[in-house]
Amino acid sequence: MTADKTAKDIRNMRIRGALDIAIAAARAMRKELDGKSTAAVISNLKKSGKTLKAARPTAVSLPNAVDYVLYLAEKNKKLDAGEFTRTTSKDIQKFIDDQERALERIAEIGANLIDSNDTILTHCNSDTVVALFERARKEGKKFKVICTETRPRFQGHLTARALAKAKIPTTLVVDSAARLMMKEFKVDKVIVGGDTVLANGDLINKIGTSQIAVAARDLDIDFIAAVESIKFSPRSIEGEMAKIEYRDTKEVIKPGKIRGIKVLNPAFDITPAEMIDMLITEEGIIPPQGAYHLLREKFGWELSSF
Ligand code: RUB
Repeated sequence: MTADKTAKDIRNMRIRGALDIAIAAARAMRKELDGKSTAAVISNLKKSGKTLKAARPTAVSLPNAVDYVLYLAEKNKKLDAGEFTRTTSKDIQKFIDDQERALERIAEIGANLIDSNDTILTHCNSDTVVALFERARKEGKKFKVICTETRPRFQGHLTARALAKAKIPTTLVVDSAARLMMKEFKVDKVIVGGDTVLANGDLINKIGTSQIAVAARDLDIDFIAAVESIKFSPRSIEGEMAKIEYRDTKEVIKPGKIRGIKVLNPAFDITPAEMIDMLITEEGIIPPQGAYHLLREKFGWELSSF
């Protein structure tokens, strides 16, 4: 798939979820490695990278993946065209494999946190969280999941379908039922995915996540996020904060259905670090306050200049 087509699919959410969009961007750039000269390919990669980065603004995994591919290309720029293509292609494939391994590792670590008889609430659709639940189920743990439908695009249905397939007892509720369910069903843990983690440990995830975190704090329930390190924002160290995506209001209500009002459709929100009990990363469990150190460790290629 070309970078333009991939960017289009990310924009219209045919490809979605922070990890998937990062992998799709890297794959699309890998397909653009052929060219007359190394310089021509790098220039084309830069152009494609710009288009891909602009496809969705919030998940930092997307610009991180693009920038890493451009870093690899820069590293190999002295090679002649054929060698450049072979080496960079291998490098990008290794990056993709690392992302897939990171998800598996998080699933493995996260499954250890699930106890038999747990009731866990999740929000939206995170492949990472679904993999973690599937892993715990395979290990023989018997637990229940409550998932929110996740208005306006109902990504919670994807979660519910995947969990039903894995034979995990699952209850689907409307988003606004989250707190009541947490109380009535004595939820043990909330586990969500994430789109971006800032250097101060704040988590950006699907709209509604922060309200769930507030309810979890109120009810003394652990609030956990499962996030690969590709979702940490190196640029937040320099003060670049999160961009919250506002999507088409058609996703919320038919245009003109209620006259004389304004409609807004923010797609993500920010859960402050102090509301988060732990982050599960492929490097292990860290407190959100450990985000800065993880960034320093994993993003040396990006942060070497300061
Ligand atoms: C998806 C969402 C997910 C994260 C993590 O939002 O908020 O929780 O992206 O997902 P959208 P994953 O549907 O708007 O992309 O673990 O799959 O990376």
